[in-house]
Amino acid sequence: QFLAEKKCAIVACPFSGGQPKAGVDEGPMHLLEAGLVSQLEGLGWKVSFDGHHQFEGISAADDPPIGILKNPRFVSRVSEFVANVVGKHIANGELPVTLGGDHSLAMGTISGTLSKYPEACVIWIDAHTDINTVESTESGNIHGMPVSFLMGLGSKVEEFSWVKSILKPENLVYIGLRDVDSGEKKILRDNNIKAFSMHEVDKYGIGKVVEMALDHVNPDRNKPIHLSFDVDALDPSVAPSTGTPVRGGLTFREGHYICEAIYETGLLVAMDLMEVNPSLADAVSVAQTVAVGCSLLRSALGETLL
Ligand code: Z70
Ligand code: MN
Ligand code: MN
Ligand code: MN
Repeated sequence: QFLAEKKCAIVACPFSGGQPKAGVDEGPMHLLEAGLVSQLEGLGWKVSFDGHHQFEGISAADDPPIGILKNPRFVSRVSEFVANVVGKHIANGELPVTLGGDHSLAMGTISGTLSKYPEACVIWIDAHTDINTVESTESGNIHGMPVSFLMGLGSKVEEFSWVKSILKPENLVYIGLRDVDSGEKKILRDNNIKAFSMHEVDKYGIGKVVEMALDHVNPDRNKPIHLSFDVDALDPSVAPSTGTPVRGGLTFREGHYICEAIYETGLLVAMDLMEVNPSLADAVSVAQTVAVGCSLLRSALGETLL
């Protein structure tokens, strides 16, 4: 509906500045080396891949904390760069597929989507809500905060003034939650944000949960969808190589079902796959996590539709 042709663009973002564990910057390289481009081409997509972004001219050095926020300038400038890249691909009629890297990058990817489609809805698949504000964060890791910046919650940080903060609470829905800070729970309540934790996945089943999620953010099934998928939404037995594995996550099929159902709407305009960290866990677990990552992306781009 929003895409004239099956054209997508891989936006590879080797970036780890939003959290403390090295290695998540190697996620994109591993996903691409596993053959992601040819896999998507095999589904009939024209795939452009401009190489791994090096974030030229953006330095990680000289970046003291602002309040408790760690690497604030580095995170801000890389996300702003990514916002422009994603925005350009969408303007070109391509579906940007962003490979992380840590989830702070979603500040950029979603800003890019909203630049063309301010009414887009965001479906955020994660064990975490990543909605801490400057006031509520206890870690200062910005990958736990992108949603609050996109919504303009909490006090403003001058460094992030480029973020337009136009995401409305009613245009966001979460699936897969199971590790949410108490400050974040209050933010969800205060802003009436719809969230399906693993409890609801158990109670209703994934089919019903996805239907209820879409009914909430996209009742007439006519708005563009940005899917932001943190691989730690999956159970650690399915996707072990990630920075913050939390037990009791989505099964292999539940994760894939979400991607398939969103593809089926015909409304997907952008996708992120974040927090694959190939330096955590053994080689077999890394290969498994990378394979699942590719497989989720294929499902979101139509693989399992008969
Ligand atoms: C915590 C924080 C987080 C991912 C950890 C954790 C956030 N709420 N996100 N791992 N992927 O630091 O704000
Ligand atoms: Mn997470
Ligand atoms: Mn996340
Ligand atoms: Mn490696």
